[in-house]
Amino acid sequence: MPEFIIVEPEYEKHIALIRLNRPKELNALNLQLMGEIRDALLELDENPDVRVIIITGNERAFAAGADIKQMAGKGAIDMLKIDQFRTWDSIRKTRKPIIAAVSGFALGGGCELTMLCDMIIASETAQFGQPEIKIGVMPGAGGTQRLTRAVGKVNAMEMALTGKFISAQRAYEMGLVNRVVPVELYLSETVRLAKEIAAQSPIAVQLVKESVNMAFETSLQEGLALERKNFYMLFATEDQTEGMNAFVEKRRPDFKGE
Ligand code: DAK
Repeated sequence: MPEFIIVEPEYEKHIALIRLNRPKELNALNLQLMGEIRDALLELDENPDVRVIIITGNERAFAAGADIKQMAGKGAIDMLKIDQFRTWDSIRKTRKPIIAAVSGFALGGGCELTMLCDMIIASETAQFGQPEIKIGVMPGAGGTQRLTRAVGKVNAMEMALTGKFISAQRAYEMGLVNRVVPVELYLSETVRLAKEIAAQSPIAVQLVKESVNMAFETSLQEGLALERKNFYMLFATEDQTEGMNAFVEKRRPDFKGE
């Protein structure tokens, strides 16, 4: 049983929820907690009943970053040996869509974890930041790369060079989050979005995620080639037949993931 997260594989039909649960430490991401997220995602990715995964924290904090107390005494070789990147890479490779439901602090590794997710719903109390500069280091899990792609150079520079936090509203204006909702609604709004996605063909959803992510990792030509291959592949699914027949017959499709 995980110690620092709570996993609900059937939070709602086809929707799983992972709740970070180290509230006293503002969900600081120690190595065990990150390993637990990795293991939970590997399992949920294999679970045929799960179509969308939500990661959340609590009202005060999504996660205030990697556990500074755990890192404080480490040297470069300790960090190399721990090789946290294996864990983060495994999380990144999750095939099903992940939505971050964020309230309170999403800082450092916490902000980077939201950016590993595919969409972000923020409560109006959410605060995002890459404050590593204030403790003498820099972002190490995408905070200079994914953040720059999301919010542009000047905004990423300001956040990573000053370490200051930005509000949910500012994060929305910069394109970091999908929307900002009142704090009492951030989880229900995330579930609403998850349900919309869970109603689609799971194979199409998976290939959309792969294709969109490819836009950040390759040339336009290679990205378009992958998109075309995936587009053709979907014509091999029963869900394609079901989706198009349902349109013609003026009924809702019932996608099975076949
Ligand atoms: N680590 C450990 N403990 C933390 C923590 C953190 N990041 N953030 C908060 N806490 C603990 C506090 O120490 C305090 O514990 P006690 O003193 O009560 O034992 C408790 O949570 C409550 O925090 P505060 O008393 O400070 O609460 P406040 O409301 O006054 O302030 C705050 C909230 C979020 C503004 C403040 O706690 C804060 O500034 N926290 C640190 C934020 C931060 O600097 N985050 C970035 C950490 S560096 C990597 C991947 C990722 C990373 C690195 C490598 N690889 C793949 C290699 C990521 C690095 C980081 O995230």
